[in-house]
Amino acid sequence: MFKRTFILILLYAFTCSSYAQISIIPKPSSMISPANGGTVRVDASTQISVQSPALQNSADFLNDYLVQFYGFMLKSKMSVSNQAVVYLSIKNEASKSSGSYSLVVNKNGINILGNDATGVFYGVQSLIQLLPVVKEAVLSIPYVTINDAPHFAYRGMHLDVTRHFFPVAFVKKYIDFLALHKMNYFHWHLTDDQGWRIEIKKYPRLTQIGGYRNGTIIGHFPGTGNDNKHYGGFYTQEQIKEVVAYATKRYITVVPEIEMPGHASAAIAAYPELSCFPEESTKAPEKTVWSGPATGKQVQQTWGVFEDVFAPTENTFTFLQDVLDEVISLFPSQYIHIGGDESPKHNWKRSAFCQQLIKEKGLKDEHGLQSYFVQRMEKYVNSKGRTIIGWDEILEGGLAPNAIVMSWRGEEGGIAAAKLKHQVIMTPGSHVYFDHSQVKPDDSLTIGGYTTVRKVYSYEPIPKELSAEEGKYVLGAQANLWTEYLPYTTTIEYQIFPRISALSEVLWSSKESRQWEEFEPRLRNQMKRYDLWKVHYGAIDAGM
Ligand code: TNX
Repeated sequence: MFKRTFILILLYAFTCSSYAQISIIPKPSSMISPANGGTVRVDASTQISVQSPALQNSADFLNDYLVQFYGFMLKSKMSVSNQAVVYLSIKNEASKSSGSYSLVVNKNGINILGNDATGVFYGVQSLIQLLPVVKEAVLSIPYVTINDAPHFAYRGMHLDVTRHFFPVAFVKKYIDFLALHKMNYFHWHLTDDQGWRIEIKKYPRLTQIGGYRNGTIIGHFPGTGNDNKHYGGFYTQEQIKEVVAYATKRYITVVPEIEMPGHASAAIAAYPELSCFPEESTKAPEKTVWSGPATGKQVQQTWGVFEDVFAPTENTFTFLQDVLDEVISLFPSQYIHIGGDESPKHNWKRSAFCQQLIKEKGLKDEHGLQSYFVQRMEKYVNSKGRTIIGWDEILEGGLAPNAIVMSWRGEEGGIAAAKLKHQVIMTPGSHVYFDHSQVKPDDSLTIGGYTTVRKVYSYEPIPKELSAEEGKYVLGAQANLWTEYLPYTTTIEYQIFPRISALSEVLWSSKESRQWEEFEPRLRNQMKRYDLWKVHYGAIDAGM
């Protein structure tokens, strides 16, 4: 017992000494800093050079960062130069994974060697965290040797731009937050009951009508009623391309989500014939605070789940395929998210057409019909060479053959899918819903829940219920940021920081290397960097 405690103290002392001033999040696989090491001085006269043009992205990112936070940039040198203090290069080794890199700071300067261009970019992110947390004209970079590689292949963050719309400039900023944490997937939730946010040329009413609702925030904020604003917005295809290009330069894949068959009110408001009951008014849920007249279909003004979903008609399938054609041409992502969550079966139950279809196709019930719906869409997406992701409800009634499951109602869906040999992305509400409050007592109006930064840090994406073999189907995890209660960019920042830092480490480092007591001081140091970035962030609540 004594021996174990002693070893633990020694280990802790060691990690403290090597991570005290140098504190990188997510934690590198290995980091050695000499006890009385020197520093490399970096200022406006320092030169940077890249081995090949493909690495210019990374040099540009570093320079943009330096300009923004320290007021100067490095001098670019086109070729290898012995004058260069910062040198970015690649040496590909088959035994190493994509994204792995080494960063060596010593008397020869600052050398980042990536296994590929992605690795070089991650090396730059680690270098950024060696910079001082306050603005200085000459930056002293401590000697260090880092060897690092990502643990999970999918390290994601989601953003809901439907409940509230956010401009391109903020979406880019959000992508930068991901990049700074070495995350590599941005899940863009583009359509829902409260707004359709992506321009589709073939169906202009989707954004003309579906892009706006009557009222900003109804009822949920104390003292607010319907302000009757024509509220919303959408991204043009040019803007979408701009965001995708921006993310690509940061080695981030943008996964678009087009919701079906539920969460479809905005699309149905634009094209009522997509509903089983085109003539009926869209009914608001019972609990709604809004009691205004609903004439015809409407883009929803409140939150929740709505009964008016896509009808499984040929007309709807043609529409969705046309939409996906345009989506696929805009997003190079291998993965296309087709939603699938929270689709009430009430309308399908009372529709003669749906009942007939269930009989004709020999389906068991409405869940079978949802499975039929998703499988048809999957076939189409697969025919374009892409793979679908769906929320875990797509398991009900039979999983589409090649689908990836995003497990949000706990881990059960993910466990079941992995056992069926389907790939899985974990996003359980219990640990990674960043719309929940992160402190107690709740200091802002959130959707509910209590998910502290410590709880996020405790998360392990591979559930213990899975065997080693089954665990391989877990690609990684993602935090979801639903924005019902987050109308402002400041509140979004507040909800993601500091939890994004904890999540990035959960996804980047191995389970064995994580210990809250060791992480917390690094996180406190990181908060000084948040100050430099001028982002809003929550407090550290060590509750579980
Ligand atoms: C459930 S998570 C939803 C969203 C809500 C969220 C609020 C999921 C697939 N669906 O529509 O915004 O809860 O936390």
